[in-house]
Amino acid sequence: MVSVADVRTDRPAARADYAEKGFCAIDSVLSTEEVHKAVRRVEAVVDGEYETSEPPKMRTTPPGDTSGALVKIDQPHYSNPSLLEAIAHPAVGEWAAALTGASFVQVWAVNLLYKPPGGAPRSNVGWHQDDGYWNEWIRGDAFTMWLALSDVTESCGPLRFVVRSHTWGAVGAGDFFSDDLTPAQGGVIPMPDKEDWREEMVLVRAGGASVHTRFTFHGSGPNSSLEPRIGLALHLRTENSAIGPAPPPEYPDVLDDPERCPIVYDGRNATPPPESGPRRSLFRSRRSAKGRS
Ligand SMILES: O=C(O)CCC(=O)C(=O)O
Repeated sequence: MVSVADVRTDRPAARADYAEKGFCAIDSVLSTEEVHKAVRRVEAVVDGEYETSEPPKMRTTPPGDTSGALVKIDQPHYSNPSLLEAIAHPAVGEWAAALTGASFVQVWAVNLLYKPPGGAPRSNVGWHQDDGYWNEWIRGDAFTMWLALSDVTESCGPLRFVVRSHTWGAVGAGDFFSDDLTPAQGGVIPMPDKEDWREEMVLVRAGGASVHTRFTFHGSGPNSSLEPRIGLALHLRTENSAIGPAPPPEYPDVLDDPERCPIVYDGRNATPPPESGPRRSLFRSRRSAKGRS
């Protein structure tokens, strides 16, 4: 049985959930009007209408696909920068900083996730830890805010989280693209002794969000409702992160581009000593070491 996670309006309660369960549910990050604008922009990307001449580097389905499969589009804001209004919304940074205690929060990647109605298992997201996909790319305090742009109901394939799985560390198992959502995939995902597989689903209204750590197992089932389930997974990092050993080659430059990787919270001292800013010391030093600057 999957129980329903508490949805928080106050930050201390959300922060306690995030620390104890490995995720939290937030009632409201965007207003209704902001959601409506973001939905129009998301639908344009899904339909292949790009504001810039840059089509997304990765999309799982072509525009007009009717298979019912999950539409996953990476970095949709490179193609439609107007999405930055939602992605870089101040409330994103404020919530992220409140949950983590960080003084600096940056969006370092974004996934658009559009789960069509119709109940096709191809729209499932299999159990996985984000760390399995990012570890070579970014290390340390990086996590995900899943911003709901449609009401998330039990029938639309809500995100499901395994409570406390963030304490299991990097398990090295799981597959985002699997449609098998049996608990622990019938033993394929190893669990530490004395831990159990306890799932909670997050039901929030449009404009709400969930936030999960890089180690928290999560997945989602089919959308059997009549409406698409629409979300933006904002991958965030704090000053306590560092670039991993094998990021995409363009990455150090991309992190310095506010249109691609907006800084959504900066509470650091306004006049830090020279070279002391985490962003430069963590990411620029690597590029310099390669002789690229
Ligand atoms: O949208 C989903 O169901 C999965 C999203 C996900 O895996 C993530 O936000 O990390």
